[in-house]
Amino acid sequence: LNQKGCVVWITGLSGSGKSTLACSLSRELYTRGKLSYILDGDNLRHGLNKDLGFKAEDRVENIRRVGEVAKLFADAGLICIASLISPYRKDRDASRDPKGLYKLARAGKIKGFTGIDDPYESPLNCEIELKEKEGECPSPVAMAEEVIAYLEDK
Ligand code: GGZ
Repeated sequence: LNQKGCVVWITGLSGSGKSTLACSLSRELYTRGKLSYILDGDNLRHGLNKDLGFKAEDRVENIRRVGEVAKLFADAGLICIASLISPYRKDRDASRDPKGLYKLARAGKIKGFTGIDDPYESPLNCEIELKEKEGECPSPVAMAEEVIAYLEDK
């Protein structure tokens, strides 16, 4: 496989087009030779999450489970597209916290964690900005190439 696994997490209200976007994203990726897999909240509620309803604690568990499954897919090298309402910011953030550091910081177990209780000031005039492209985080090699190209240009 010529790709790096990752998770694209789509959040939004019911009927806002999350599943539609997930499908078109998956199709576009396929035409580019990239393998993806969609984890759709509504579908998963018929199987993996059929024991869960819509109480706050059930939604938290729903997001937690899908976050864990998404990690497994990404680990297996797929582009995992998770499409769930995922209404709570805290749960969404937990799904993007590979080392569990943000969770510890929010629980007050790490003090002065950048982005939680300590500031992160992005530069106002930086020379190179390495951004996500088409929803995918560039690989370290691709980012290194971008920096090298910039240096060569200068
Ligand atoms: C929100 C509900 C509810 C309630 C049923 N609240 O548009 P749909 O129908 O096809 O997709 C919605 C789906 C939401 O499931 P998620 O797993 O994405 O939700 S969450 O992330 O909040 O756990 C909707 C349907 O389930 N549905 N009752 N009360 N959506």
